[in-house]
Amino acid sequence: MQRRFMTLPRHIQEGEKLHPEATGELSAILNQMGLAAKVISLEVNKAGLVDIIGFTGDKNVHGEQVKKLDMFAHDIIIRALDHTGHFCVMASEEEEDIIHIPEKHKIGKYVILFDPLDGSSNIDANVSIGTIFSVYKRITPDDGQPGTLEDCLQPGVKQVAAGYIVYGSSTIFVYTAGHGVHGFTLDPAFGEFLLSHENIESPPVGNIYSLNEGNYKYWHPGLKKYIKHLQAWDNSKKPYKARYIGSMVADIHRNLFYGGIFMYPGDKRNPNGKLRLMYECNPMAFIVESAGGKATDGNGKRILEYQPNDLHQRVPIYIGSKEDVELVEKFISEEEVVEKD
Ligand code: AHM
Ligand code: MG
Repeated sequence: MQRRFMTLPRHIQEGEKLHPEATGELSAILNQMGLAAKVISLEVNKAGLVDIIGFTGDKNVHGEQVKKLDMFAHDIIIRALDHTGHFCVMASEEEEDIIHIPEKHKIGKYVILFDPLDGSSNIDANVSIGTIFSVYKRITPDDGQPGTLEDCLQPGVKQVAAGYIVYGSSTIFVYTAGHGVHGFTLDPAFGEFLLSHENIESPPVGNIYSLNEGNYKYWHPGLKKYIKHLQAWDNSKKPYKARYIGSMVADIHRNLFYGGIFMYPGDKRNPNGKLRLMYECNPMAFIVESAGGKATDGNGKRILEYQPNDLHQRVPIYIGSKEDVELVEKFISEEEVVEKD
């Protein structure tokens, strides 16, 4: 009974009590993200009913077609956060440059980067999509002046909090502020996120692999060999199950519970893969590592240790259960690339 009333705001507040030095600002930020998530969730749920889906005709900075719901989510997050006085600068996957705090609002000491609606090509088919966010402390002086690009381009190890919201069969808000990973399910009856998954721990090894196999031809030979290895039958847990939704948040969320690995590798055509370091890979890596998993670029480098040089840069990612990530890295490091065609 007690547990039923562990709402997201209460949980955040109780986490804050562990830090006597805390000012409450980080809690307020997480609460506002919870509010934005509820509004976006509502809109996602009625996407098939109202004239909100369909293309706007615009392309985002990556040259992709932008759907209305992406921009809706982008606007909602900005509106939920820009007036709070906690931020000096923000950045969104849907906007090329950094987002300044309007002059009329107080400038604070935090920085937030977000992907308002990831996997949005899935919207029309009613497939799960998600919001991802990442919070840092500013590195320029906290003097009430606006933040800069430098404040946004921090390595993932500097994150003070990160979270994602998956809009699936239910809406789940998962966050870490460095003390475990916790999940909250939105109760649609009274509009609150309730604690449903406390201290999520990534299984050390799984039996699911998740990547776009359509790109097989272009992969590193070590990755090809690894996938064939997972598909080979043995008496234990192989062959692995192939599960690919094509929505990073949903794929990683599933693997976090069941165990397994999600990959978006670099390949011959796209050496840096597809996913963005700042909006997608860093926050998910922080969450998965905080749950005991692992996230690397496949070549032994932690995602969280990348020093970013561009807001929208891409990075190859191998993320999930620790032993699964270590095994794919072993295959990649042992196999030489022989240039044919
Ligand atoms: P988006 O930011 O344009 O929505 O793209 C990111 C999504 C990820 O959620 C997903 O893992 C990936 O793109 C799927 O890409 P692909 O269709 O190449 O497999
Ligand atoms: Mg995205």
